[in-house]
Formats: sequence, structure tokens, C-alpha cells
Amino acid sequence: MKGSIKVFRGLLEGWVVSVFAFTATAIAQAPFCDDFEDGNGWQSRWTSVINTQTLVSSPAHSGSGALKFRGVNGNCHSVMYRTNFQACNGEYSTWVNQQHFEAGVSMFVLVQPGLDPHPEFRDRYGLYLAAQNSEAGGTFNLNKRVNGVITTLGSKAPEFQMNEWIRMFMRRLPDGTIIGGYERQNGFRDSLIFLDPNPIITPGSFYIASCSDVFPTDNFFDDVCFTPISGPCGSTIPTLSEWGLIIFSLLLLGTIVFYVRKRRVRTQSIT
Ligand SMILES: [Ca+2]
Repeated sequence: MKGSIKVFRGLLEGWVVSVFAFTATAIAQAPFCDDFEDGNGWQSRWTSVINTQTLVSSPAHSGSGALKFRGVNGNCHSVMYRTNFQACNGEYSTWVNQQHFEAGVSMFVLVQPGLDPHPEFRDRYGLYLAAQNSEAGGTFNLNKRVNGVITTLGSKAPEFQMNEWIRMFMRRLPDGTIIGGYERQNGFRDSLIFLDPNPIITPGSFYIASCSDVFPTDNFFDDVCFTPISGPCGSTIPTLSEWGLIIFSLLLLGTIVFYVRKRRVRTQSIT
């Protein structure tokens, strides 16, 4: 009987650990700030998924290293994401310089896993910026995609200009608030704030993206950073990760087998 209680307690403890330990580790993520000053070292920290990102010495926001984002004729996208990185609450930011007249720059956070390399076709929060004096007068737009539906969370006219380094940022707070904005080097700052009643609650990837094609101009990125903010990921309801689910299922199966065997032994001893 004592042995049976021990086995049952072991199974119970394993169940609790699988639910909470895996949930907690999935949310934690270390801060970083990437200035692209170590040659091609950035390639071990970022994964290119569409067209090219190339190290250049000018224009750079810091030092003598920045990334040039370029698409090709017919597919202007140029996209990469932070390798081995999934986070929820925190501030995501990058300095950008738009030199391609036709289209600006984007960042996407809490991007859910998926096969499509385009983060705009996955569930996520997104921020799109295009300079005031670019085509169609520019855009400053905060948006969200869930289950295939893209929703604009806020939109404003931009103040910044072409060929200007600005810092764009997105902030995800534990209460589900999402903030998207930018600041100019002269101190001007503007942002869009949205308290999401149905926030994305699963940690996801961090993407930066641009659109430019065969024209001789490109868009540039430098000093890409993440600073975590502690707190639950937009909901106090704990969620099971895939590993948690697998371990939970195995423990459940173990519990059933344990009781079926125990019952058989008892039946045999009675007969
Ligand atoms: Ca730099």
C-alpha cells in the first residue's frame, strides 16, 4: 500500500511540474541589443527568410555597421527574425532609415510559429512606418492579425522624413496593452496605444521587415534591441506548452495503467 501511495505521489508531482515549469520557461527571454559591429557575426543571431540583408558601413546609426534590406523585382520583401527567440512582454525596438521612396519598414512581435515566411500572414502584432515625404504621404500604423483577420489598432500621419534615422518601437505590457511608436533624433516622439481586450497570450518571434526592389535605394536597420518586462503574458490563466501537453498525456497514461494493474492484482487475490 505504501508503495502505491509513493507511485501516485510521484505521478502527481510530475504532472504539476510539467504544467508549471514548461509554461514558465517558455515566457522567459534575455534582453539584447544588436549594433552589427562584429562583421558577419549577426548571421548567427538572425535568420533571413525572404531576399537579402547585407552588412554595410554606411549609413549606420551606431559605429560603422548596419544592415541593408533589399528585395527583388516582383517581390520587394526583405525579412529576417531573431534566431532562437520567443518572448511576450517587453520592449522591441530598432533604428531605421528609409531610403526607398515606395515603401517603408515593419516590425512584428509575438509572431506565432508557421510555415509561411511572411510574418504578416501569421498571428502577431505589427507596426508599419513610411516617411511623410514618401509615396502617398507615408503611414504610421499599428495592427494585429488573429485567425487570418487583420485589424488596424491605430493609425496616424507620420512626422519623420525620408533618409532620417528614427527609432521605432513596440511595447507589450502584462495587462495586454500594445504600444507602437517612433522617435526622431530631435526628441520628437509619437505613439499609438491600444489596450487589447483579447490579447495574443502566447510568446512568439521577433521579425523586422522591409519592402524595396530593383531601384538603387534600400531601407537600413541598426541597433535592434529587446528589453523584457516581467509579468504574466497578458493573462493570468496558465497555458500548457506542447511539451507540457506531451508529458501530461504520458503521466495520465501512466496513472491509468497503474490503477488498471492494481485493480487486476486485487481481483486476482480475491478469486
Ligand atoms: Ca551599428
